[in-house]
Amino acid sequence: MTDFVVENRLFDPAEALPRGELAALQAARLVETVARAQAVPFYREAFARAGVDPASVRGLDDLARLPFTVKDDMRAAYPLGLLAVPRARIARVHGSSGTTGLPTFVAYTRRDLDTWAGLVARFLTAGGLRPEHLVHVAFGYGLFTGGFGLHAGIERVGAGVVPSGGGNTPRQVLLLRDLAADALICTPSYALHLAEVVREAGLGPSDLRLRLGHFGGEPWTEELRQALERELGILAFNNYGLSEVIGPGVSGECAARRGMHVAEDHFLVECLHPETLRPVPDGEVGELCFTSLTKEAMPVIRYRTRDLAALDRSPCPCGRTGARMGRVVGRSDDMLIIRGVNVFPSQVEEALLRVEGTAPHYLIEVSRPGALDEATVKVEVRPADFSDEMRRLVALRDRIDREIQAVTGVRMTVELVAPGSIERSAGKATRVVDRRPPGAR
Ligand code: DLL
Repeated sequence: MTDFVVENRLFDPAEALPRGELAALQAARLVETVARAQAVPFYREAFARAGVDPASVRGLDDLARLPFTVKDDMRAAYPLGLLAVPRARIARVHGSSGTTGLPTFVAYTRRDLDTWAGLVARFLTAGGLRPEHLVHVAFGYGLFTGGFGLHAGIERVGAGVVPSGGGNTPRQVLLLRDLAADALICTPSYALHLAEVVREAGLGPSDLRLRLGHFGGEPWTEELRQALERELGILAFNNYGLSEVIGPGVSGECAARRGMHVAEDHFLVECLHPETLRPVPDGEVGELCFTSLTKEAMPVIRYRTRDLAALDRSPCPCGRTGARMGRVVGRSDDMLIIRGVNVFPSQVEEALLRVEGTAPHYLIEVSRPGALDEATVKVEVRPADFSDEMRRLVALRDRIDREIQAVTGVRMTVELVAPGSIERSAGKATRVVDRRPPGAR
């Protein structure tokens, strides 16, 4: 841990708008968004199918009548069918690399890029970034929204950037040491990998000057936060976003670190039961659904994220009034069902991090050799334990076995593997290989 203390500071007064004023702003912006979306054939047809006259949308109470948008609608509109402005107004295109086939493209106007940089600057400021800091960005610069999105936000804060990009981890460690960056920005799994390579190079937190980490782009746990804070000597903050909605900057933690404040003046957020699609009460986990309020190039209406998280609208000591979303506990579509039990990879991670001597690099392999699902968790042990005697390894495996069963309710086979043998990724980590036939998942 670090003794660095984050003093509360707003980047934009809009973050603390009284709820009443916020609602009025949202209502006016929703009406504008619905009007803007009518430039897109897909939305015109979707509204017609749902029997909604766009002119009848007057305020927030009308939201529940609007049709949903899903990832498949984005795919069907490939490449830029959801564009709501003339092509000549596109200032940038990004994309998310879908797990299968074609990417999904998202476009931005100049004003969208400006909005986006401001939103990223909000969460960076909330999480302690200051103009005097130097920031190491290890997100890929390319179609992925992570690199360029964070870069612009850091510049908006007024801080310095080391645009390291993804990959070549030993070189990243060299840059971190020699340029002495104050903050690290990447996925949490890559931060963990960096910490490991730092250790292997015989270095420790005191050889680096890191104080802050802003991590996002994939689910992670409180336990992983503690491990990263310990290993890198930082305060670690969570931030969330998705390309379809804007990229990073949809929500991020303040110094209280009790959930990520959603930028509700730019996005309406709903938390819905994944089957009934009705709102769940605050504090209950549901699927998050976003409607953009200011985007020009690609407005989104009721975009179903598949991300499962809970909302908290109770007042936050920091004074920000935006609802806070809890950690994403999983996606309704990466949720594994193993012998009938819903299991999220993050639960397996939580179990592993409870056990001393494991490196939280793991891979869950699911198959169905006979009638029943089999799940194997490959877990890396730390170098010291790996060279140790058999008895200790067996004891370690039994501990992991018990923790996984305690957290997930499912018995999995635990396989201990050599340090460094699970493939590292520079971006989002692959946690699951599902070998069951598609219909059996
Ligand atoms: O990952 C945007 C981003 C970049 C966010 C950098 C934060 C930092 P996509 O590639 O479209 O966009 O993937 C979006 O990633 O629906 C979530 O499932 C997941 N995700 C993003 N941030 C978090 C987070 C970027 N903090 C998908 N916790 C989303 C959990 C996250 N999951």
